[in-house]
Amino acid sequence: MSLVAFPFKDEDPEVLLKNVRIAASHPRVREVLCVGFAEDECFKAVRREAPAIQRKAGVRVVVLLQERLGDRRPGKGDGMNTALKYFLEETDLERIHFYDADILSFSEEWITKAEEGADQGYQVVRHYFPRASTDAMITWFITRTGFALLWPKSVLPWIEQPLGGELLLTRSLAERLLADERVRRQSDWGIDTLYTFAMVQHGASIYETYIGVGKLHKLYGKLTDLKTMLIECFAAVQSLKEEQVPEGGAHRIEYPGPVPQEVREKIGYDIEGSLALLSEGWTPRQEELLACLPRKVWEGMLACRSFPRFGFMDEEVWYLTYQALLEHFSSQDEDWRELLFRLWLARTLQYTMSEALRGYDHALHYLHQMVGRYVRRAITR
Ligand code: GDX
Ligand code: MN
Repeated sequence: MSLVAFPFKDEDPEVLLKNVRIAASHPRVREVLCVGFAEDECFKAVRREAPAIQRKAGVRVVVLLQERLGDRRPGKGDGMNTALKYFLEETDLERIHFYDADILSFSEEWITKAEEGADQGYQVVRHYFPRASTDAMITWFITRTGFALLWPKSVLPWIEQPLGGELLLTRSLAERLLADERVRRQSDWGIDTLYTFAMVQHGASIYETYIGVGKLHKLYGKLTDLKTMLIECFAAVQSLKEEQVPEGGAHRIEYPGPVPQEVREKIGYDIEGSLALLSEGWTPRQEELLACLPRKVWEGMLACRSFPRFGFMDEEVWYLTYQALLEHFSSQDEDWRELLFRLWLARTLQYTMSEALRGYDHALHYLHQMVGRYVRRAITR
């Protein structure tokens, strides 16, 4: 029997409550846990409704505030780790599921498919979805790229959505994750990277299950909303760079289905808005920091100050840039943070204009092949 956990911050309570009701009425679920960031209006609304859902479904519905467990920015990591701790200390259930609170397309199938994977003996089941070709730009250019460069012989680069917040863990793996200092410390957006990394390093068997309806959820307003997430996800990979990971490992991916037309046509970010961000807000210090990067990059980025440019940031140049960033980037330094954001924007725009423009199938094929080329290159380096 399982616990279903929803970390949440500032969500529409109706969306979360609908998902809680779906989870509470699933035959495999014994308890539903919502872990909120703060005691705000959303938190109060969820806490108010929980007893009625509990009565109707006949399973416990618990609403908690997140504890301060880590030492980075207090964020989703504290929320997820609070849920893990509750699961291990307050229940004796066998499995924990995590789902984002803002999912509009959530259904009992998500829980069933995860349970079916675990029934086959996998210690982790991760959900993956069809994504637009210009979505998941942090996943492709930060996380999967970093995993390919640093641990090319492991399964890490091959995990479809390493930042996904929808996953199931068995109790024994949950114990190992929470006991891992690096996981506990990661209170920010880096938590998904740390969970993914630690499950592979601990040798867990992983199944990725495909959810064809996709994950419809709250949209970002501006690209700058992604900045904190990008920086914290990169810093999380960088913090692990000296670590060793076993080669190979049990990893199966359910074959995907046809991609819905709306996903194929969706544009994942504001292209015009991003162009402006390449040119704005340069400081003399950022210009100095460019000296750590390959020549093509500092020439191109300096030119951006008068007119947005990105054509130089191709696959090859991004590989070299990423290596330099692993060595020199400092997440405490505001100028480095700005610069990382701009470099990643240049990579995202270059990819959009030279690959995504050629159509959905081409773009997704390109991204997967790119990871493969990075893996080969890192192995033969
Ligand atoms: N308790 C708690 N505390 N929950 C939080 C916090 C926090 O500080 N910040 C965000 N959340 C919740 C949020 O309410 C939602 O349920 C979930 O975490 C994901 O946040 P959302 O704002 O929907 O982000 P997004 O971009 O949709 O998230 C996806 O990418 C993240 C990532 O790339 O790091 C999603 O797959 C996340 O699970 C993943 O962490
Ligand atoms: Mn979301």
